Amino acid sequence: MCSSNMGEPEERGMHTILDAQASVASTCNDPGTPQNGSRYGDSREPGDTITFQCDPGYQLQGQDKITCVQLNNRFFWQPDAPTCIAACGGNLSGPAGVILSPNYPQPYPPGKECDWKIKVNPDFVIALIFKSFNMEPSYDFLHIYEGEDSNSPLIGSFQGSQAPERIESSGNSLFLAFRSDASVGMSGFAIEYKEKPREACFDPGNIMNGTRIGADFKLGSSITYQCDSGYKIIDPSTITCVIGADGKPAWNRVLPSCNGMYWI
Ligand SMILES: [Ca+2]
Repeated sequence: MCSSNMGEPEERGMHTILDAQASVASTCNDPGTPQNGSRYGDSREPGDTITFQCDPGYQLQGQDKITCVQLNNRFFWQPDAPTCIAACGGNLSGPAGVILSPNYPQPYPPGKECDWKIKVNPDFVIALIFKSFNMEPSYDFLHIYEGEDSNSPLIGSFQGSQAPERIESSGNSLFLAFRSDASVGMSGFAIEYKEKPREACFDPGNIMNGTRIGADFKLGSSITYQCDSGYKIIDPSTITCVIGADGKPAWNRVLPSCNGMYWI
């Protein structure tokens, strides 16, 4: 966007031309607005600054603030205006955010491996909301793991246009691994994440010489323990997930234990 508003000099007197040149040369050019971003500030006199911000999910490349500089008769922005790109992977830790496939909404590049780690506060879980999902079927994948890395349990591997509307973690971290093969890129995905209060108790585990009955840890659910034959249960055998004194889900009593009959 480089334009001159000098008009037609041959039609004007000398004085007018000088004025016009002065007005053209006394400000910086319009630096524009980056794609997938916004800008704050319109003044383009020497010393003026303009700041930029990228839309959620996009990362700013460059500086978020540029200044109009005058050097002799030249006026220019320093540094150059930034751009906003959907990056390949990252670490996210805020209460909410957006994850975009690289280059979104343009087709993702081939041969990419992009990993994202989301980690929220310990007393929260993560809800993923799929806003759009379009991957090459059978060749490009988004693998989602319950935990901090790809050694954690796999929740699902998604491809084509088949993604769930929503996934909820049971802990406070998720790991997303995008893999594209050597050819054919599609628009990829836009996924929102939000932390939400944990509405379940943590896995209470097993007890020695006994078994657990029930696998639902949600508020109001109960788990019952049974002792192996030859062992006797000490304490009530059922625990229930309730809201604890600190306002967070907790089991209402300690785990029972199984004592050998021999010792009683
Ligand atoms: Ca592909």
